Amino acid sequence: MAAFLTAKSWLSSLSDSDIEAIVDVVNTDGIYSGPQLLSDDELKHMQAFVTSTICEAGHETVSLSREQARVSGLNDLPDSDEFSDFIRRLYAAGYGAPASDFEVHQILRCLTGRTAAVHSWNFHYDSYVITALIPIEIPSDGMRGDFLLIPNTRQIRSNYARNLVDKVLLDNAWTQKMLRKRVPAADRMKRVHLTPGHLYLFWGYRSIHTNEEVSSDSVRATALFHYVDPHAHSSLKRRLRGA
Ligand SMILES: O=C(O)CCC(=O)C(=O)O
Ligand SMILES: [Fe+2]
Repeated sequence: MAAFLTAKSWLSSLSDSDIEAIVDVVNTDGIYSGPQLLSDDELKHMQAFVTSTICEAGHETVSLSREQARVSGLNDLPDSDEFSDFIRRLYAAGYGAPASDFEVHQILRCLTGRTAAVHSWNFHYDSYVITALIPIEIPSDGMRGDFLLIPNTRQIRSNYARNLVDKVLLDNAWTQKMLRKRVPAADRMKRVHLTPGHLYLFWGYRSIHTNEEVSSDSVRATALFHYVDPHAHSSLKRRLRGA
């Protein structure tokens, strides 16, 4: 089982000025491309888990929740003090006052088969401020499923209704078509060729992002760790969700 020693030692080696430098990169470039966080063995182990998951799913796209990914040992990384302290420090350096809730919202996204295309090119904002992404499997040639990002296009909204307006303006056929053609933001859109096992960080809530597609016979798998919902306590959100 993975012990994530490489990750833990790098994360705990970071000084306050290292954290500030990372936040600076995320604020100015939109995405921080970090070092290799998973060892070769950990990566191979996770890739084997993805292969068997996809096999069970009939070679089609599948997303695993935190609970479903538990057997792989992946959760031990976000559950470690080193990783959660890192996220807390990042948030404090980026946004000042620490948010109340640092619960991880985790997903292991495995794209393949006919359904890979449907799950690609969907530009969106995340519901959570910080997104940490670790690619597990990325096609090395052909359609690689590059990550696309228009960095920091909005601030954290003071209320949930304003956040919904942003989402509606983005999640409609016309805007999606324009973004796919890269018409309004061509020069601001970043393309990142992801390297398996490395760490990537961006403000998912504040940045429009998506991934390009991969061909049906290849596999693109990413582990995503989302943190801090600015509207966690919104009564409108609760009402809309019927809670
Ligand atoms: O898999 C990726 O590259 C990004 C996925 C993403 O943005 C998300 O699940 O919110
Ligand atoms: Fe996202």
